[in-house]
Amino acid sequence: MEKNFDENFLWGGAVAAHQIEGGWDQGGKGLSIADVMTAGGNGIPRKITKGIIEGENYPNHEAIDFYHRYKEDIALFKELGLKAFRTSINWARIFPNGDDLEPNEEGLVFYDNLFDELLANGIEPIVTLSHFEIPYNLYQTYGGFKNKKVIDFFVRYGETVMKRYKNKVKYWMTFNEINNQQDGEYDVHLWTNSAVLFEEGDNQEEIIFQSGLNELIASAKVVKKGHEINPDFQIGCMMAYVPVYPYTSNPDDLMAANKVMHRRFFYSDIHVRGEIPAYTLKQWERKGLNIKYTLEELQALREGTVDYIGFSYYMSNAVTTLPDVKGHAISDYPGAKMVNNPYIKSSEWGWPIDPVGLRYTLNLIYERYQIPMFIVENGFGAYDTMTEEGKVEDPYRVEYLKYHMEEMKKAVIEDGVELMGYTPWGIIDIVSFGSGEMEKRYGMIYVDKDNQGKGTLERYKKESFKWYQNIIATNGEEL
Ligand code: P53
Repeated sequence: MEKNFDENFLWGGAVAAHQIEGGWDQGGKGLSIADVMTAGGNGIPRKITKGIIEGENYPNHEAIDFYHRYKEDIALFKELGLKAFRTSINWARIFPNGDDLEPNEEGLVFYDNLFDELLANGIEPIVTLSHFEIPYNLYQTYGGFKNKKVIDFFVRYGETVMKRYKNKVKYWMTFNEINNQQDGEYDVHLWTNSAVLFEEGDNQEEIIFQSGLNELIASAKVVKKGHEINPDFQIGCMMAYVPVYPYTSNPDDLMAANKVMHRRFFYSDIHVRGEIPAYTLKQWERKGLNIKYTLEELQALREGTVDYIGFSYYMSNAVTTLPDVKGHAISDYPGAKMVNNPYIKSSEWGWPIDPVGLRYTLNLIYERYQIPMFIVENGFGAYDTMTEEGKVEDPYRVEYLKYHMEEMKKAVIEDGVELMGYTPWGIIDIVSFGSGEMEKRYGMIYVDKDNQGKGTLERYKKESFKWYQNIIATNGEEL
């Protein structure tokens, strides 16, 4: 029996362009949707401004200046032993307005240099095409992905970069966490995935489904073209799999959990199987949602199914229909509400910590689809303190990662799921997506910068760096 991970297992680290690069107005880059998001805080939402407003704090404008420091950072990744590095291409660097007819050569050159540097250091680039970096103009002029024209702009962008980097990048993903816009409590997710803001009188559910379906069509078209450009490409989707558990063994709780999971499965069912699932068609019919698609688009969905499922895993949730438990009401099932799971603790940002949920998710997904998976995000956002000697002790991060990796290992060794690799989130400290803070840190490399944007931007290895270095060197044996 296999006792360890396959020798080709991709141990890595993950980030996204807008959270790491900075250089927001350099190299011919256009404004992206992340560039108009202000800094929020722990529990304080970020604002989306109309264009850039003087005096506001936009943390992604500089981020950690990876745009200028990537060589130095890649040297650290090499020292850490990374076999893979997941980042995104900032769409607005390549097509500054989104609807340009020709790409911006300076933007293309930046990623040529970045991928060359990774490959020269023996690190495989894993590339997301759209990680919350949609050109702002596609919102301003077209209203974002609710407009079918944006499908063609995405296809032009995808085809351009896949052709350009066909000998440098093998692993791709289309849309980051495509499903999180379905978790309607946060408008920001619709903004970042689709560049859509609601207007008065909008049927919000209809818009969420229409934008999502348009992205799925755009994704499928790019998957098909990608396979033509280079048949060796591995092109995946990217899902946020937050599993939802029944709070009790009451059958209604189980059914409610099943219904909430459809919010996620709608996306991966189409990505993997190429068909709109029956439960969704019924939902559209029941609610009178007018979702537009053509026969040609349905055919495109079938022809562009993905090779693997990339996903993020941070937490689990619970749902109940019991009247006497406090929670937050949702419409997925009669009487359903999301509630705290009494068996698990949460982080300082209120994110439930559930390592076993990762093993459960790997099994759930593999049983549903039987295609390879790739954990492309997992990690622990926490406040760190640096001592005067420049040391950061972060046993809480090691603990979180260790417990999750142990469960991942059980899923691979004991349960036999097919897993391509593991790239923990924010391998180096970056701007938090949700809060816009620098001080919600995930990294094993500390970056000297605070929430106000002050600091030297210097990099320091944390204690977790040494720990992960050993995990990679032993291929997970010393977990
Ligand atoms: P931050 C919610 C739930 C799961 C994943 O998030 C999420 C979110 C968004 O808040 O997003 C992913 O930085 C996303 C990354 C993001 C990371 O999780 O809010 O793909 O861009 O940084 C962590 O702590």
